[in-house]
This record gives sequence, structure tokens and C-alpha cells, in this order.
Amino acid sequence: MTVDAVHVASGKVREIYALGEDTLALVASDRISTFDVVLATQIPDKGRVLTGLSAFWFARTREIVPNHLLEIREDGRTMVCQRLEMLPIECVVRGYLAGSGWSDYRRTGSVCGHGLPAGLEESARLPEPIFTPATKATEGHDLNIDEEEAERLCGTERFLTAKQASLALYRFASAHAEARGIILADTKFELGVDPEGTVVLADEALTPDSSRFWPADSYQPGRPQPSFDKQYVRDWCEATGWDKASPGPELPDDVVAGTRARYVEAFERLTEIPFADYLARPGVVL
Ligand code: PZK
Repeated sequence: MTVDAVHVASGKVREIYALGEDTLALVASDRISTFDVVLATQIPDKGRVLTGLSAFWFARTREIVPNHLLEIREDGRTMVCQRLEMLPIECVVRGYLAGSGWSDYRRTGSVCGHGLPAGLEESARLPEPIFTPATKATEGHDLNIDEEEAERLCGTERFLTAKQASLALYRFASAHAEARGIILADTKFELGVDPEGTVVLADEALTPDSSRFWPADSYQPGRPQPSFDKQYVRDWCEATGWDKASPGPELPDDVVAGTRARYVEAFERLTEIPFADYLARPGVVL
């Protein structure tokens, strides 16, 4: 007897269900988080944008690394995936200095053991993309670790494969995005291992929720960059005087509409597929 859709995990804005022994359904909601708080107001179709973008990248990066995607459901927000044994690290690649990378550099001159040139400013482009693994925190923020620690956690062979795959994925996607006016400042991959021992790309990938997307036309190092997708939400929330404690403020309709438009714009710029085509037939991204 098979029992379907057993809930196995919740992320901030996503759910995972087991469909059987070997497959999972990843469902992306329209919830949005800002300043680490999930807001009460949803962004219509946000989950579809993220699912469609992930599937687009999965279809175009199979030759770099195999991935867990089996099927994209007609609802546009559900990916049916192969169940894997997940690696115990987050595989982060940074091409620019932002977030914890910028904090660590300012404090120590290094990020995850990568010594960097002196005098870099906030949001600077790095001489080369760097692999900056982190441990998975069950709550709160991931902790950056050096490559030696990541290798110890994964085993040498899996670590080296995951590192090379992550850097190759970042190089491919950042070149694609930059040619379309979007800077992929950094991104986080989750990789797993299939029953044959092959390292496989999992989770969502190369979306604005797993990456920093910056508009290239306003890029200006020396300060934090506006987020391609969430900047309206952040600016509006800041202007309310909200103390960043849960629950956050409810978003007005114009902020919802503006934010939805930015997600759709990211989808259309990166995929060159009209979002309406995706809604009508999610398989168009494959
Ligand atoms: C898996 N997560 C993170 C994502 C959540 C949590 N293919 C896979 N096989 C086994 N496990 C996972 C995956 C994937 N993807 C991913 N946790 C487990 C996560 C989305 C929502 F609540």
C-alpha cells in the first residue's frame, strides 16, 4: 500500500512532502520573508516564479551536474524530485562581497579561509568566484566554515565534486544573468548523493530566494546594493518604522504589485520566456 504526500519538512516559505520511498514534492508558496521574518501578506505567483526559474536552470545545467528534478506539476509551484541523502553543508559561491562574506572580510581579511586582496569595498566584484561553504543551522543563520571543515563533514571525494560543481554552476549562471542585466552576486546550492553515490544538485537553485540578484544598471560598489526582487518590500517596511520583530507589517496593494512585477521581470529576463506562457504550460521552461 502506498501513502501519498506525507509532510516531511517546512522551510520558511516552502514545504516538502514524501510521495513514496524515493520521491519528494517540493512546494513553493507565495510567502515572502524580509529581515528574516515571514510576512502575513503573500506575493501572488512568487512560488511559481521560483519553481519555474529553478526548473529552467536544472534543464540547462544537467551537463554540469545531474539534478533531482523529475517533473514539474501543472500547478507551476510543485517539483517532483528524487529523494537523496543530503550533504551536511550549504554550498555557497560568491562572486561579489556581500552579506556574511563582507562582514567576515571586514573583520579578518578572509572569507572561509580565502585570503582576499586588501582594500576591497562592500559589494566589490571578487577577482575570482570563491566557494564559501556553511553549516546548516536548524534555526538562525548558517555558519561559514573553511574548506577543510567542509571536507571533513562531507568526505574528500564528495566535497571536491560538490565544490567543482558549485563553482561551474555559478560561472554558467552568472554569465547568463549578467548578459541579461542581472548580477548574480552569490548563491547557495544544496547537493545530495543518489543511491549510486553520484553527487546530485537538489533543492531550488539560482532563484532570488537562494541567491542575491542585483540590477546591473545601478551597480555601484562601496555600499549595499538594492535587491532585484525585494527592495520595494524592504524599503516600505523600513519606512513604517517596524522594529523587525514578528509579525511584520501587512503590505499595501501597490507594494505587492510592484514586488510581483519584479519577480516576473527576473523570470522573463533570465528565461526569455513570457511568464504567461509558463502559467499556461509550466513545461515550457524545460
Ligand atoms: C531536502 N531540504 C531543504 C527545502 C524545506 C526544506 N531531493 C531531496 N532529497 C532529500 N532531502 C531533500 C531534498 C531536496 N530538495 C531538502 N530538506 C530536505 C528544504 C524546502 C523546504 F522545508
